Amino acid sequence: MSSQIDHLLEESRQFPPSPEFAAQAVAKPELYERAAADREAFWADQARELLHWHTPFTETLDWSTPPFAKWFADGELNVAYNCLDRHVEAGNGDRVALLWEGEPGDERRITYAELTDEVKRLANVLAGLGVGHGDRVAIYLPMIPEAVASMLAVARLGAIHSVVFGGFSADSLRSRIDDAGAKVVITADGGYRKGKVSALKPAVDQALSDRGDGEQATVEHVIVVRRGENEVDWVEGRDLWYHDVVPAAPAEHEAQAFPAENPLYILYTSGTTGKPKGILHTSGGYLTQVAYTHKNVFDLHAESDVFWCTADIGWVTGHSYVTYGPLANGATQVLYEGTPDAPHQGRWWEIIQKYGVTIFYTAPTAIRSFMKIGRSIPKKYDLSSLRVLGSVGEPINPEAWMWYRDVIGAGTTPIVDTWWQTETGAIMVSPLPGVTAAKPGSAQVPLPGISIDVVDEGGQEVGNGAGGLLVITEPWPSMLRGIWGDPERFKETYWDKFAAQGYYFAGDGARLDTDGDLWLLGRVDDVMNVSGHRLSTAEIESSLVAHEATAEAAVVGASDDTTGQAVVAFVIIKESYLSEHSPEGLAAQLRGWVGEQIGPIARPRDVYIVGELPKTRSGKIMRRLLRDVAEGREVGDTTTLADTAVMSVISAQVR
Ligand code: 6R9
Repeated sequence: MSSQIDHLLEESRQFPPSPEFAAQAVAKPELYERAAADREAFWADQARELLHWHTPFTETLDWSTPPFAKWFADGELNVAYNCLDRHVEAGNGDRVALLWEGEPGDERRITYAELTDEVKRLANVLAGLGVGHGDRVAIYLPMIPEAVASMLAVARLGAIHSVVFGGFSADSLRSRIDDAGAKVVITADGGYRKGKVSALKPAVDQALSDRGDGEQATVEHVIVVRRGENEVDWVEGRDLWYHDVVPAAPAEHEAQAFPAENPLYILYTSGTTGKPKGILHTSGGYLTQVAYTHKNVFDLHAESDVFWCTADIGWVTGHSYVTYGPLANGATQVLYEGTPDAPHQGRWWEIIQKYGVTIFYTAPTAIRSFMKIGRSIPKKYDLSSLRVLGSVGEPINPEAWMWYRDVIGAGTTPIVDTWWQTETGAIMVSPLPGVTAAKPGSAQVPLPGISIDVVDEGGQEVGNGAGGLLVITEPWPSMLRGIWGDPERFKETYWDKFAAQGYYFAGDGARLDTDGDLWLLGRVDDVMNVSGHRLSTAEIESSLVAHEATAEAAVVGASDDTTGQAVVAFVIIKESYLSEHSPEGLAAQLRGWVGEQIGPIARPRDVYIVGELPKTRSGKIMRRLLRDVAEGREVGDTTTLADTAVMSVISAQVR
């Protein structure tokens, strides 16, 4: 059996950029040429152009001890200074940095000067609590301006933050606090979610108290932002109100320069097995690549654009494209606290209309859930300010891509489908708006400066028209520098598989079409093997979503006596179809549809019509749990699900 992934679905639609867009675009085709001529010099230029260096670097890349890279190693900078003070010093202190909207509709506009002031005071508070260079601070906050300020205050001190999703349990929080050995936790009493206050402080209290005998938490202080106005327990001497200490702290704080390789943050990402991995990112290379990608991929014109990335700061997308990229580039951005459907289903479109959002970056899962409700809701709002749309987190099915462009983007906006990972730190594969002719469903091409390939199990290029494993063949500035406290696991997970070639193994299946454009096929762990054919989850899901009745779909391989594995599909039907068709009829139709669209081999053995799919907080479908259901097992660990109740609902619907 070959290790290649069989290719099934064809896509021929193409959307070249309009001449008007191309004429004003930040990215020009020459970018590819410059990067190809001398990759390292290209990155050195980006680092110098986009950032302020307290001490200029003289060496670009040190790759003498792979897989441990050093970028710009003898240079020094301060990450927070780059995101704040320098914009104020350049005369842009009055520019709005954050257009914040709370879920209940309260709002705050915060300029660069104000945010700089807040971060300086908070840095003084943290320093007063003993936080210094290299110390770890855990951040467990809702999407409020203090979340962004906290990350920057920690960075300003040369300390390391570890942001934990506000929706994670006390247990998950505890394991992350303990693994990093955090000294301080910054949290809130609570935050708004789906119309009510969801408490945060109790989880922190529990995470810090609930431990075995003699074991001491490393945390000395907890800083609490008042947001939910809910009652909280208080530990005298340990807990401090943010609003007591921050305004009272000195307003002056000089940003000290730190080496480019100074650690900036740890962000935990769940592995398929075992405990979460603390992905470590450092300063100079990371900030270079997030600033470069934010500017070129989103066509950022900082003076006039209003950027909105809907990601939570607990996800890497919130780190790179809420906090660091936009602020390094001096952009104005929207920050929204709540869910897309509270208090009503048009909430996001209302925000776009209200603030005149020009660049919008979200996940396919959100787009598909809007497709499920129908276009009548977005049609009620004026979305004409939008000029670039982005997608991240999962493959975007061609039909969802078309819907996004037609309904949200007035049939004209470029869409950038951006492939990257917590580990890569910043966008790696994406079209460039104004340059690339877009193809619905394809992430298309590595960015200038990035080297990507698709190879077979032996590390050989598969070439155009074939599928295999996605690898990164050259080091890149924002690459992870390791797994916190576990260099062996770092090597094993990402580098051992293609040690002979020195490639980074991303864990994703991918295919190059005959034009050389890249199609992401889903996680390699999710690839199905049906009668010796390796089938990707992404292609069969895209076929299901292309049927007019389907809003969302997830497929898994379940063991099967005859075929080894069989395709099992879980499908969410659009509201308008549900009332008029029986589930049995729809299931039969969809089986036939996939058989026709891509071939009998891909036809699902079972199609289950369900109301929800299990997703992580960043919207990724957890197929492992669906496989448990499809194979009749007890459902495994559900702690990282956004909604832990969803699996019992699905199990009941399947039975
Ligand atoms: C940024 C982020 C990484 C995994 C990645 C891949 C999937 C992300 C994608 C995509 C297809 C895209 N992924 N973007 N798949 N097309 N545009 O999502 O980081 O949470 O670490 O997830 O997400 O499978 O390997 P992270």
